[in-house]
Amino acid sequence: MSNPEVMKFEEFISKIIRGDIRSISRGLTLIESGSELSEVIVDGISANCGRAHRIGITGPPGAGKSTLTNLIAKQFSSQNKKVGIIAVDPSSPFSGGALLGDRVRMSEVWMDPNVFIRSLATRGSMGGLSVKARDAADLLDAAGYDVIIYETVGVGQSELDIVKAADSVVVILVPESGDSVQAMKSGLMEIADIFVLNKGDRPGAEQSMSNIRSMLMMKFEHAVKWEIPVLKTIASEAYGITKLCDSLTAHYEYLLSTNKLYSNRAKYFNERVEEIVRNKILENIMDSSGYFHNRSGNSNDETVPTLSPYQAAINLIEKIKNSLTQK
Ligand SMILES: Nc1nc2c(ncn2[C@@H]2O[C@H](COP(=O)(O)OP(=O)(O)OP(=O)(O)O)[C@@H](O)[C@H]2O)c(=O)[nH]1
Ligand SMILES: [Mg+2]
Repeated sequence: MSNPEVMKFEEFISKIIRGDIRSISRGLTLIESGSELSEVIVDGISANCGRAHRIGITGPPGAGKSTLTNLIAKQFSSQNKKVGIIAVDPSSPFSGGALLGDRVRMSEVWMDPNVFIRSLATRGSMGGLSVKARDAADLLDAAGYDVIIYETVGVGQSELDIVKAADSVVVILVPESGDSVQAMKSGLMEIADIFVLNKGDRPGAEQSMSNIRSMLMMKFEHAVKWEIPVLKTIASEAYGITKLCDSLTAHYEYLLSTNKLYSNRAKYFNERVEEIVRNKILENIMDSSGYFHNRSGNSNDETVPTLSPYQAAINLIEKIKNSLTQK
């Protein structure tokens, strides 16, 4: 960047930090598109990060995640907190149907000046999504948002990686049969700090609550300092929201008082660095070694590779090592 460009960029960063909505939006667009500038943005804001309470909300499709996210945001906003929502949508293109649906479901907070909503789509690379989601959260954190909520569907590793890295994870289940068993299988049980049984107006709600409780008792036999609450909500009637927000605040205070907030964040910071390194190696170094150019299988050479895949991988690592030592 030339000098005037650097000065303009610094002004852009300080506008983000001052909470300027247009600059925040632009920054998020750059992050989402995977622009090279996104790294410079994160570098520029990182000193101002770390103040927000990051909440991950996950659960099966249609469980009521968006409706609950809307209500949680409204509740925190009424406590004079600024709330940023990152709706991670792995399948639909940006500003596709899902976002429009969320606009309707989140209509109450859409006009609230304390609440900023952004939908994040994958645009191809699944691996990059969790990096982008965390970059986006950093930006909102630096911009002065007190609470940041990720909403992701609880299927797929990438989505789990995103919510797992939040300070507090809310897993939403519904009374429909087998959901709690499914949650156990898919790894949702391990990551929950708070369980919510939504659609508490449906038949079987009490039974599901006790199923979840007994599963938790089996899983966590030993006394743990944080006892995972199992809460009932009826999002469509805004029932149970105060209790849920109080539990979220209590969990954050628990993390602070036990220093777990910082040890958890340090752990996920290291994982994030590892992921960035992996992505960079894949994208930059392997690309420059010519690997990706040969990978499509479109070459005219019809011969089946004579190497084993392990030998091919070792050769590739050698190539990467050589290209690193040449730099
Ligand atoms: N009966 C009943 N319906 C509810 C409740 N909460 C949400 N719904 C309805 O369930 C449907 C799905 O709600 P959403 O909030 O969009 O669920 P979601 O988990 O965000 O859905 P996806 O993002 O598509 O996975 C909507 O029609 C809601 O009105 C509830 O407590 N009881
Ligand atoms: Mg939703």
